[in-house]
Amino acid sequence: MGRFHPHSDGTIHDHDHVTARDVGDHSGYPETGTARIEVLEDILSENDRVADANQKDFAEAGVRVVNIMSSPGAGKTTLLKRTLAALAEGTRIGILEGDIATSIDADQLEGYGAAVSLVNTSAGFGGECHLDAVMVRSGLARLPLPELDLLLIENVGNLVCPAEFRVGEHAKAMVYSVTEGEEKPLKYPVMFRAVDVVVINKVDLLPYLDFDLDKFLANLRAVNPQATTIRASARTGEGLEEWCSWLLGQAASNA
Ligand SMILES: Nc1nc2c(ncn2[C@@H]2O[C@H](COP(=O)(O)OP(=O)(O)OP(=O)(O)O)[C@@H](O)[C@H]2O)c(=O)[nH]1
Ligand SMILES: [Mg+2]
Repeated sequence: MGRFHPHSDGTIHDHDHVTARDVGDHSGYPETGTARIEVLEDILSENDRVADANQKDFAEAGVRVVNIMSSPGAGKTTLLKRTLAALAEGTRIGILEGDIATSIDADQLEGYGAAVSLVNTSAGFGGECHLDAVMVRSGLARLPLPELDLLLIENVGNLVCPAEFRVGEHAKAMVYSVTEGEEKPLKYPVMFRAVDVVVINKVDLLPYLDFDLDKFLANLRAVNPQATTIRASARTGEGLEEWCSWLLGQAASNA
């Protein structure tokens, strides 16, 4: 039996789910609920307006854009370094690097022949835990968009917020580390539902972990049956070819 709880409209009911048991008591929101929703809607519609402007600029420049998201440390930058080493000679790639602070990741991505633009959210954007369309737009000013085939955005490491903000991208990718466990698609469904591809990274560590890949895939399928999955190790290079082909497919869909 789930827990009974009251809602702001006065109804009281219970939920009795195994995987999604609602244990929240929402009764503290009756006064502020509507205002909260309106503020959120305003923020998101302003974001969408700028995301549309970004997308228009991408279309005019003929560049395809992939927004890469993950928890902190899942391996985005390591994968991007390998990606640039493999592709930057034949494909004109730009990087928009998003971090709360520091140029640590942006610095690592220099020297591969790709244009790199750093956006620190602590520099004028309140230290946000994600990139939104306005932040991306500020970083675009430092990139030669018409000279690019592919723009790869490394979003701020966070498993929730980045998925909530469109930035004008054509596809969303996720790097998932096998050290994060099998259950995360169920616990953080917004991100897993939003993405077109999941790179299952750090598979070189599988012999040392209890990670059950089949269970993870079943959990992922439960929230996103369509996502492409790529088994990879940014350390050994496993899966790199498949990932690069997926990216080149994105760039080609521009033609
Ligand atoms: N064993 C192993 N380690 C990896 C792999 N990929 C990345 N790492 C390590 O994981 C750590 C974090 O990798 P990053 O590439 O910095 O991860 P990130 O997602 O860019 O991190 P943030 O930008 O901070 O969110 C580093 O120590 C990497 O060397 C992998 O495939 N296998
Ligand atoms: Mg990084």
